[in-house]
Amino acid sequence: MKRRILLAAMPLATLGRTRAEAQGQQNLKAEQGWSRPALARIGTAVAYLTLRNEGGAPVRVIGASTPAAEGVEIHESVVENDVARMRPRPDGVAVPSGGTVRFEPGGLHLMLMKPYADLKAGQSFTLTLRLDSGEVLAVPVTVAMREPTAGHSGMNH
Ligand SMILES: [Cu+2]
Repeated sequence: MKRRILLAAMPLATLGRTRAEAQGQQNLKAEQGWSRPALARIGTAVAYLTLRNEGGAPVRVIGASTPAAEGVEIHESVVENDVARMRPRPDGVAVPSGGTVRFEPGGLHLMLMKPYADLKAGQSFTLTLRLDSGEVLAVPVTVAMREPTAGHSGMNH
């Protein structure tokens, strides 16, 4: 069973619970944020996570940012004519009510543009997802060679 990482739910509950409930955004959960080790001079890095929408309305992630890189783009890897490519998703990604969306190798991913420093295994940083409601969801991301398995990332609650 995957552990749930409670993220924006806490600040939202503090700062504006009624507003958050009205918009349902406290129901978007992010789990298993991780990023591959990368050299800053390569110019890009990649991060993955899983989003789960426990609310009654769809939520769209329209962008992201991080203190670890100049920019973040939502990308999708696709295979066209046997060639693997990735393309931007300028409209973002919708998470349906009750649905789960996985950002994972070979599919959706968050592309870190111009990382400020090398990303080394064991390090962590924050990715802030921007939602179509105008709210944000801060997601802890651990740098690792592969997706962390439940119980080993030390990010309980
Ligand atoms: Cu990409």
